[in-house]
Amino acid sequence: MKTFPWEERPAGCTDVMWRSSKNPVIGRYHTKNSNSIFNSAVVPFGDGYAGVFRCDNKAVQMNIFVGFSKDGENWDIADEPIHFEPGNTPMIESEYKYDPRVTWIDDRYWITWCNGYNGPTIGIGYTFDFKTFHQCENAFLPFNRNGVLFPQKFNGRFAMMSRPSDNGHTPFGDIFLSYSPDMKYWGEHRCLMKVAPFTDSAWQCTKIGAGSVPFLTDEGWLMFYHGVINTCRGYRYSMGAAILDKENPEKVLYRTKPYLLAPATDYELTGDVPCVVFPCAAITEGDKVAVYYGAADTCVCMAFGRISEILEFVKNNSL
Ligand code: BMA
Repeated sequence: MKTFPWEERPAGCTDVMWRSSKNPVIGRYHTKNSNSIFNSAVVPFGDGYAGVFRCDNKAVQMNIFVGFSKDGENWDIADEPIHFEPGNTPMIESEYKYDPRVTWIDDRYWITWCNGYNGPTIGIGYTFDFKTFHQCENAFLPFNRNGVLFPQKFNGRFAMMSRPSDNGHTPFGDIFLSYSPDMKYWGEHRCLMKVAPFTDSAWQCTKIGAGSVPFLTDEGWLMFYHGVINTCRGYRYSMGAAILDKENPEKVLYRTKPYLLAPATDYELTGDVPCVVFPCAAITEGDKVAVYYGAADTCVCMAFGRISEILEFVKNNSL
């Protein structure tokens, strides 16, 4: 039996979102060869959940691994990386894979990730069953990261957010939206969301990137994203949310001025890359949402919230 992972807001907590008391739900050495498991994606599947996990091994080679869970909290993750068969193109090179997202569209689960192809760009694959996987054309030229698909088509076309970047630790970055009729050729690239002015909302003033797959609410698409500020000791990654128009996702209706979650606990402040909260997935049940985020590039964590409260917060505290 599938159970939705959930905890009520802890007594005394006045924040709109709160952390799981079981964090980190997946520790860094959860699989045989892992150095770290973080920035990973989860979807409902069968009588439980399936996930695609970023595991860096002890040689710090980055790859993606399939996992299954009945309760969204206890995970069985493969020791070997996902093997891809050719999809809509002959097999293309992949020097590394990281930061996966998973989206159900029409008849299958689509996976997007940061694919190493002469630098980082957006890789795309699909699976029907999380057993056999197919790799498609890369969506874009290098350099790009944080490719996140919408779970439905708009006017018959797939829609994907992404963040054009550089070959390194990218000191800039806005979120773009692109369309494709076939998951192979992408175009009509539109700027969707830009970094915030330093004086208005500094936690998101250096770069931003799409996080979880957006889901529909009464107010429009709700999407969790990350925002970055460059500090004396490096980047600090926090989480905010945006509401996009239901019919036309190019319209950003509201977007958080204060963050929803920022590095504050030991497991977010300390790790391979300190001070990182990096959302990659959200699952819902009724008014409940559970967000999966990577903490400090080391482990997988969860945060909870009530969708109605988050919508109110985003609307009342919009940039
Ligand atoms: C980004 C990516 C993410 C990582 C983040 C913080 O550029 O590499 O995988 O979580 O930096 O280090």
